[in-house]
Amino acid sequence: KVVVTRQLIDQAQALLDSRNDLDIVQWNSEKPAPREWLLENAKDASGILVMLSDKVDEELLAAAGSQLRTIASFSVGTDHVDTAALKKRDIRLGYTPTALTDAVADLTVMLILMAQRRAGESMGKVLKGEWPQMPWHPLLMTGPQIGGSTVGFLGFGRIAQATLKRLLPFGIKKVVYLTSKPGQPAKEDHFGLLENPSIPVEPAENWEQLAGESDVVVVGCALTPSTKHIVSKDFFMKMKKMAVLVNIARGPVVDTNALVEALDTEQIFGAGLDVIENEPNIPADHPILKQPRCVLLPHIGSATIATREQMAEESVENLLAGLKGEAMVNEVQL
Ligand code: 8YV
Repeated sequence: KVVVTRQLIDQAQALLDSRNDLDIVQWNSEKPAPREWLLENAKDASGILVMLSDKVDEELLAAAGSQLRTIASFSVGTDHVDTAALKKRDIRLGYTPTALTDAVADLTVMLILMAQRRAGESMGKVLKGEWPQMPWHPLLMTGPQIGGSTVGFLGFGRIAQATLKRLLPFGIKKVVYLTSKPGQPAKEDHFGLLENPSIPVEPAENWEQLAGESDVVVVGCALTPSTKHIVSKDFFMKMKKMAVLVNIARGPVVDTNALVEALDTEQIFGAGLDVIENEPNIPADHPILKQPRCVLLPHIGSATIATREQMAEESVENLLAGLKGEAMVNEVQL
């Protein structure tokens, strides 16, 4: 028996449906599967395909029972999964870390440019019919330029390095990055960019250095207890007044109240967010929505057709490989 908590796309669905030997229980609505549905249907499942909003915790594992062997997550992030609980029970975890790198890196560049060039604010004026009244001045709607910027990456994995690759032709000046091992070179050079870089690419000693040096801060790290709210009021106080913050990772890495205050007080120039704390439950009167210098997107980083198709296929392949005890496309080493 396998449980799938979402509708899938054609190829992936066909791959799953081709397995006549499986009892497939699938949530068949655009809305996320309710927790009660998942807990009820997990019973006796050997594998479960989950999304970010499905918590994989002790409660779910207990509800499933001892024959559960595989969790396949439709994501690169695994903060919704209690990995220690999986390890304890010898349950394998598949994920999709490579499928979405390009799509998310593309969107990161877009958010950097939108934040620097005030795209959200400018478009807001046009949509409100304010263009005819905008007084012309050489400094009208101006912002910082990407060329010559120092870019600071909080987290320097695949997506961050793919973003760097895209930023080099824009003429950025320098890169600093912070990983869980401050001051040490990145563990992996995903695209062969770090050996002989054309600009300085250096590990920062601490977040204070990264915040202080960067014209653009890109949040691309995993959400863990040590990265939660790492971008805090103190972080914003260290940032340059003309700097922008972009978050494509997880909302809680950035303290939203501190961000609102930093934008209100012009402590930073702007922000571009694909994620935010408590998403998707952002009420229409949330103060972040009143910030003209904040572009907020509804977590669409991986949302290209090709990427979502690949993520769906790899998730199903991981699920099936887990059931057969075979190698997954990508497996988290627990
Ligand atoms: C979501 C993501 O998975 O992969 C991740 O970690 O945050 C996204 O790609 C995607 O939106 C599907 O929920």
